[in-house]
Amino acid sequence: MNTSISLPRVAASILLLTGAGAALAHVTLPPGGATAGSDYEAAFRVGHACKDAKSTTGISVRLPKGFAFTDAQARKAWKLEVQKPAGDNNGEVRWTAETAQAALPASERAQFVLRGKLPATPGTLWFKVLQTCDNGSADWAQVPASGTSTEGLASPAVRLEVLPSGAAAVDVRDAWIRASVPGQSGTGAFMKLNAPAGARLVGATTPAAGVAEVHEMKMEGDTMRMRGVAALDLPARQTIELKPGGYHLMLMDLRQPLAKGSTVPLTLHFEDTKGQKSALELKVPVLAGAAAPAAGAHKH
Ligand SMILES: [Cu+2]
Repeated sequence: MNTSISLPRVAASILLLTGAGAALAHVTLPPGGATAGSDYEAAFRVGHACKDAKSTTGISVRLPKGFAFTDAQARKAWKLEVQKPAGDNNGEVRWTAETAQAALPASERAQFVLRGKLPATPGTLWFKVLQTCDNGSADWAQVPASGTSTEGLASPAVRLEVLPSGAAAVDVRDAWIRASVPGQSGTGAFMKLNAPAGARLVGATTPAAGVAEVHEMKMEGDTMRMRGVAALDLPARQTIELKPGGYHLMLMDLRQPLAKGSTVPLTLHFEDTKGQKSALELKVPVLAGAAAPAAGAHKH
């Protein structure tokens, strides 16, 4: 439990919207954001070619102000060019397919990776990306006039949320807590977690329960049992699912029954790869479900 640390609080709803917006865009960075002042590996995901095109032949990323470029990953049979910052231009990284065969087919996904240091000040960075195709091009360069939502923009620039240290750079999707009945002392919380730079889930706190722990389910002989684990590893850019029958957050010593349709505040506690602590506040819906996960086999 990390009850004694005090951390900046970031509204989870904002982070969740980041994810939703990114999913609709066509060139994206992994959702979840990144920590201010950190070394960041930007993996631009290109999911399809330009409209009416068969393949992508070039990707050109205009680096935003405040992003200090260090290097970019070469691609086989693609030319890599880096333009240094000059005046208003903060530099540009360009990958160009050397042959038609090397071009990225419309049906395939690929990542174009560059690295750099993020600004020390939290905020939103917009990477403008020109996608060139065998037929035409698409300039992912629209930035909303105000706010950070790219909703309604036809070709939004790629957004990266730079978070204050202490705010977890972790994307949380589909979180839910299983409803409990009167007299039931514990229940489970489930969700999908993705940490773009890698992290460990080291605990959780909620006003709804006296204790919240990360649990795993394991076969012991022929009995499925669950037990607390000190931390759950979230490898960089991998979605780790907490689900019934697998890893989950166990809420114990419930203060009152958790009714279907209600919402429970839940704070997740993380450590990054350097041991830096961070937290993420969620409002998690309570949903109906079968009985709490293998309650009979539960040892505390
Ligand atoms: Cu459990």
